Amino acid sequence: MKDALFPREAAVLSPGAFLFPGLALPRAGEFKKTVERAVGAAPFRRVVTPGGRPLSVRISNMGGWGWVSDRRGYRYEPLDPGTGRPWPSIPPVLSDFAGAAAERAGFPGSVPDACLINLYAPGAKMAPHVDRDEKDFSQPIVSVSLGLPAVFLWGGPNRSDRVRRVPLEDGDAVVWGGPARLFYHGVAPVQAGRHPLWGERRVNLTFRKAGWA
Ligand code: MD3
Ligand code: FE
Repeated sequence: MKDALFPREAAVLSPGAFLFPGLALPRAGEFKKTVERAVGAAPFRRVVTPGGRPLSVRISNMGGWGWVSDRRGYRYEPLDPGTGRPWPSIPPVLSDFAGAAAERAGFPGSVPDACLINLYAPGAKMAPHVDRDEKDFSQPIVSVSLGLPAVFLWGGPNRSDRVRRVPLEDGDAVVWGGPARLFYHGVAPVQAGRHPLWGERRVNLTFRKAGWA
């Protein structure tokens, strides 16, 4: 009942960063099916940083480009290095959602060509970083949080900037563009719990424009 009495409202986290609470909830079942289909073809995997440290998050991708990390660096690749095949495509239900969310935030006509799928088991986290492997920083990134809640760490343009803790819940969409596009951000360790649809997991989808036009 707490949600009914105090619904979270759409908010500007900082100029260019827009939170839309629960925007993906009506599509939860469809989104789960699309993720299952994708990771059936391109299974979640552990990756290491160029320095050789394993990420606690497991990853996969959809789209024409997929983000990978290994001893050679961070980059987008057109083929899944695990299977040698193209990444599964981004289904229209997802790309339409990402385009509509971007439009709400004031970025019309944005079409993602990459969707990174992050899987967090309890305890998994993401250290503060900047997403700078994409070709065109004028395009926003749209994120969708699914399953267990998390605390998002929202910094600024410099690593030393003060970090705000923003709770992200199942179905929340966030759009990051303009002045927010190259800000530091991370995720605090996910707390143990069980979600009715996703179980003991948090899944985060980030829709990106990774390549040129
Ligand atoms: C702000 N993922 O995959 S999503 C990532 O919850 C990543 O899995 C987090 O950071 C997650 O790179 C956070 C929110 C997010 C994604 C990309 C951003 C915020 C961003 C790019 C620029 C600024
Ligand atoms: Fe990121």
